[in-house]
Amino acid sequence: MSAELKERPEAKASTEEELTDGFHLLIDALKMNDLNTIYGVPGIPITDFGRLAQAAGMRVLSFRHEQHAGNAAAIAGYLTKKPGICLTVSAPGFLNGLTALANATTNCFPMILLSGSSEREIVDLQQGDYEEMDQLAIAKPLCKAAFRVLHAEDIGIAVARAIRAAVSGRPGGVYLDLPAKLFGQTMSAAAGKASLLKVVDPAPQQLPSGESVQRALDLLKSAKKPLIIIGKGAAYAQCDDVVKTFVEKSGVPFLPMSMAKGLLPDNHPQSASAARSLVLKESDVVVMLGARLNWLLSHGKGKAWGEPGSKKFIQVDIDPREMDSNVEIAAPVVGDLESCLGVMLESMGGNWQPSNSDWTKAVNQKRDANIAKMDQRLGSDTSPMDFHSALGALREIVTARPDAILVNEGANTLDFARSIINMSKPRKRLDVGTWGIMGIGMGAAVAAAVETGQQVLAVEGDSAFGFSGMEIETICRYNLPVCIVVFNNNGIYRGTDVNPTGDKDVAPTVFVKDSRYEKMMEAFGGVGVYATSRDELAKAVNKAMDSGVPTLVNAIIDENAGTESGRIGNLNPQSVVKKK
Ligand code: ADP
Ligand code: TPW
Ligand code: MG
Repeated sequence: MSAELKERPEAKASTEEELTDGFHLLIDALKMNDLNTIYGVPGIPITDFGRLAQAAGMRVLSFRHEQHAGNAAAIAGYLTKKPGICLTVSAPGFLNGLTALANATTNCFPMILLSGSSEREIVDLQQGDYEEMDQLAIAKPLCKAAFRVLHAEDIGIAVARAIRAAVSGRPGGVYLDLPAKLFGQTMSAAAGKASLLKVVDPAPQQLPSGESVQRALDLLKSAKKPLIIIGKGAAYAQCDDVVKTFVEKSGVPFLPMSMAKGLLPDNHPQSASAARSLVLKESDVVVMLGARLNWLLSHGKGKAWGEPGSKKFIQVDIDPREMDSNVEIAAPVVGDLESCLGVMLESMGGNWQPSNSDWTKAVNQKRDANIAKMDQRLGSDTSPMDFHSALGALREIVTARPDAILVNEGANTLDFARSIINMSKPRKRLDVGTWGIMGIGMGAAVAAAVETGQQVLAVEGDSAFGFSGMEIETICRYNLPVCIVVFNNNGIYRGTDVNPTGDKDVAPTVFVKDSRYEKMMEAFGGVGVYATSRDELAKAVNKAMDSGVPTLVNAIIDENAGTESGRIGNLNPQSVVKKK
């Protein structure tokens, strides 16, 4: 028995009593709250925890790097509204997982990072323990909440706090610091059982005020050119029917943010995706549903948004502090989306006049013209493939398989796929999110397959794929129905940069030409395909998605086809110093 426990009479256990320990209490606390899957990497001091969790019937999925386990946990949280669980070792493993925890928090995805840590006494005196690090202090500024558990009898409360912090209000990442000693602490099994709790109503409904709803509806009614922007917070909220009813009853054109695509189908008559520039510029009242006015929407101002002062915003969000973050929000509606839209719909009553004016006609005309232009390019069968011919093929496949989940990262590969591939169901598109981060691919693919049981198609730039590429072993090991298509254009953005000095090093954006990524998949027992034409690509992907066998298709794309940073090249600072 540990020294601390001896000092704590309430936790004292006689040797005849049945005992439990930190390992089992943590497993029981998670299971009691229906958290049955762990994404992680084993090692001191959590190896036995993973073993015991598996023995207790939990799904324990081992990755090759904690960042991808963490990204999987974050996506599990996004898809299920329950915190995804990531488990890591101390210091370096913790830091590897921390990137994913910070990314989850930035994206408003609920997850809990459980990391083993070394002994407090040694860490605090900085005496150089194995993998010593003050992990709690480092995690704190990077996540929504961070807690440390020192006593086995506090595990139940700690898990409850972590769950509530992760999923209530604006969801986010939570860190739980678990010093090695905690796992071996014992207490009476009966007292241990009594210390655990199942969290009641972890994400309570948050109703908007009647006044805020009225203000929003008055403003919407006054609009001549209204627009609805739907964000991934709306997809997360899982109130798909309410969102659809609100959009259709209002008659207002809508623009889905990237991961909100499919919440209403992209071919919906009110979709304004293909008239994005027009609606951002010309609209007069904009309704934000679970979306932020961050860089992805040019902060709600500037050239893209037309004349200064030409817009008024209604924003529906669970976080009151989001209001006025970038521009004035004339009508804030604070609450969970389902409650807010429910009250709004009720207040709109039976006589609401749907927006159906010259505005909607103009938007639809522009959209249809742009779609017709795009369709022409998508039919092309170039050799080598370019982004349009390859994505034209994948678009047909995704349309024919609406239940499949699309994972997407890269620069050009991301931007073209987002605008070309239509989605028709909610939460079927997972991508680089708020940070535009590379490396979410394989973690997201694993979680999507594990959490939903659906087929996954990961469309990856060759650079993007490299960040998490080793996890194809994980995909093969668990035999997950994941088909990866690597858009191989020999580099970051394109493969044509040259080193101006003529030195032997290639340019920093260029990779080994004609890399055979498909052979990596074959190394682990999956199927690898080298595809140089649209037809070969389509055949390979259809076969993979019919069979569910882990597959990597190396799709050879013209190395000249991409542009710098895809569609956000304008964010690159330019040197003003003249070259000699
Ligand atoms: P996108 O990148 O798609 O624009 P963001 O991640 O920027 O989306 O915004 C998501 C927003 O949704 C956040 O401001 C978050 O507070 C909000 N949100 C999350 N869950 C809910 C919910 N259940 N109800 C209302 N708003 C929510
Ligand atoms: C964690 C910077 C943005 S996009 C990208 C990088 C490295 C790769 C683009 O090349 P790819 O796509 O994937 O081959 P394509 O089709 O244009 O050729 N590190 C992190 N995140 C980001 N966003 C970067 C670096 C970056
Ligand atoms: Mg590339």
